[in-house]
Amino acid sequence: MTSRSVAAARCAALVGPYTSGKTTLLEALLMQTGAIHRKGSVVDGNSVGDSVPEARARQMTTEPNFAHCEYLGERWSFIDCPGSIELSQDTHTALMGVDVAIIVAPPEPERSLILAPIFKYLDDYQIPHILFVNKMDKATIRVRDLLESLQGVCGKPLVLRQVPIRDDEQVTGFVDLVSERAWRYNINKQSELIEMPDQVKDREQEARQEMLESLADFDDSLLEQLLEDKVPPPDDIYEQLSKDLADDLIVPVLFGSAEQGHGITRLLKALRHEGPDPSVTAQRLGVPDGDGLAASVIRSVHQSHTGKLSIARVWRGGIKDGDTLGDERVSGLYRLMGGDNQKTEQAEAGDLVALGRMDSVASGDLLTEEGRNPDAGLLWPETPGPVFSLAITPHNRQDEVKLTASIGKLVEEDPSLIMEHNGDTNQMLLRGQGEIHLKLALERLKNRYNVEVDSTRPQTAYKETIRKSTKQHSRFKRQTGGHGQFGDVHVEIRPLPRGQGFEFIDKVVGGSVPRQYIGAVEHGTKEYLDRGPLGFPVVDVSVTLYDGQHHSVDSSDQAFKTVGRMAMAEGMPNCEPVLLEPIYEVTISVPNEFTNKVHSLVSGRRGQILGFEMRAGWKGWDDLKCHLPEAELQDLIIELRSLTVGVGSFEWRFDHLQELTGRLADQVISQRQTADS
Ligand SMILES: Nc1nc2c(ncn2[C@@H]2O[C@H](COP(=O)(O)OP(=O)(O)OP(=O)(O)O)[C@@H](O)[C@H]2O)c(=O)[nH]1
Ligand SMILES: [Mg+2]
Repeated sequence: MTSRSVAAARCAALVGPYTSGKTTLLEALLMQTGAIHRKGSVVDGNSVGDSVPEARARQMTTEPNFAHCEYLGERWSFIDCPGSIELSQDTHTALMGVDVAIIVAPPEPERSLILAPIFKYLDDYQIPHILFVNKMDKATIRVRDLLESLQGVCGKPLVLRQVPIRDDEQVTGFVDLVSERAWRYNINKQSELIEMPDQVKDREQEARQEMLESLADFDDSLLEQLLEDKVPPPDDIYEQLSKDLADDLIVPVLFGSAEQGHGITRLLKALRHEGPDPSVTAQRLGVPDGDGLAASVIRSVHQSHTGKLSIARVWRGGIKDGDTLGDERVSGLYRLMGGDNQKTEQAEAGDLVALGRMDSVASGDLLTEEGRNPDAGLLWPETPGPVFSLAITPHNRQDEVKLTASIGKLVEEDPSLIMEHNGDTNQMLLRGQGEIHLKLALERLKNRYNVEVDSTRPQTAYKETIRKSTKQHSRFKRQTGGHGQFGDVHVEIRPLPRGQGFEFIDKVVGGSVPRQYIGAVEHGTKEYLDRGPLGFPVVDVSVTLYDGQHHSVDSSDQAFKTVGRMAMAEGMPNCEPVLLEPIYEVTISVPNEFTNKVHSLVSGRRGQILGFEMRAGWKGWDDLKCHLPEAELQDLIIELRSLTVGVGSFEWRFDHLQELTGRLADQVISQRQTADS
């Protein structure tokens, strides 16, 4: 067995698809290690994790849960991550602080595909990971069948570490393939060592051989021993397992039941023996060498009672409450236990702690005695582009400033949430990873900051243009008492090719419109462009001013501006105005078994397929490129996910404006007119 001279605290994340039992497993781990004395449950609303109101109400994890415990004299932190794919940014950033991830998988081969994105992420960032197949109390499948289907989505060899012992269909215990010891489960208690039952012996031999062969692929001496039919000593096997896990060469597989407390000790032992040391993790993450404090901030949270907390993993050195790092003082140091902040005086290498009121510190920063360093080059996940948006307004107008400030705090916690003003539609947009993601943000605004927000589907940024030219003569003349107002112009209005915008050409000769008023005419025509005959901003139009008249007393900038605008208002309806809708270039990524379905999805949404290719770095996935109208993009993610067991995603960018005619255009125009009336 590997020995550790100084056992620095280690940290593991629980990740995996929604409802696989991560929060329940956290509870079981805390119970088994004595960190809690009564096992709560997600369903009863008394688990350590999921303590925030949004999580309790939904019985799902809505933000990472942090907890810590001691197991056989070694300190551990756990981060229970949300399973929802819409909250994966939270999971990805939390993973930047851990030595090892435990993928909690449901025992359902038909759901294997749902694990593809997390396997890929862990491999991309070389985060060592163990697979824990949960809910074995209910499982009727054969573990080897599940592994076969999971191997299809896992980049590294899955190495089974135990085989189940069954009585009838029920899994009642397991045999550990390294020690070759058999254990019988006891509900929520330690398992009991038993004689290896005869009926499992053949399977045990077969699975053990498979495990050894997998390990021998990465070690010549083990391979030699196997070839010579020698039995390798357990310590050699453990050592090889630790090494291969740390190097992300293999994925060890354990199983059990979080609900019944089965397989928890085995999991803890695997973590204890094989979980990499934080010094190895620090190297993987690119923490610069040196002396003194090095900690990385993986998350920022705002709590009403403590203010801002920066959750950081300490890699080297230590931090004390009250320490000054650069120009910020640590005001409060806590270990987190679900919703409970436990005050602590100091944190050492390996610890995961929350630092109070470090206002300028951001997630992804490296902290040293000199303060924050956002450019230390630590490994840090990319923020995914938004795929779903809502237009929002504060329910009470006076909350406008509070709303912006509160959303700023939410964005600091979760950068995959974006707030932006859409200049085309003049709407405030909240953008993110899906409906649940945004609804959660709105609930947090209400629960934490007492800001109620109304939300609607965002408007599409339609525009309009013209198809025909016209010549227009307009005159503005007003006689009111003293001197009046007079302006007279002849303009030609012409369509321009798509994307040309607006141009104004001055062809006045002989001073019929004096020089000093030309700018005013241009100004007036431009003002009109905000809203054309169909009710939308006008683009791709050219206006040529070629003649006019003026009056030496009554003409003015104002009069010429007004007549410029009038000429447009009078002339544009004669130019066959036509609606333009924004078209986006969209790249949809799905496992290739769904490619055909996505073809129909795109054509059903008035899209045009531009082509498809294999998704770079994703075995068995396709990237489909298409053009899709903005109006069809709004809820695309909802349908895409429901077609693809939740794993389909897309990226988009504006491409061009395209004429929209017929029934759909009529609807858009009449909706616009109704909205105005
Ligand atoms: N039978 C059985 N049910 C379990 C087990 N573990 C969890 N569950 C149940 O599965 C449901 C989901 O459990 P959670 O622990 O909330 O799952 P999660 O993975 O944290 O879910 P998210 O946070 O939404 O991703 C709950 O109803 C649990 O009681 C298990 O080992 N066996
Ligand atoms: Mg959970």
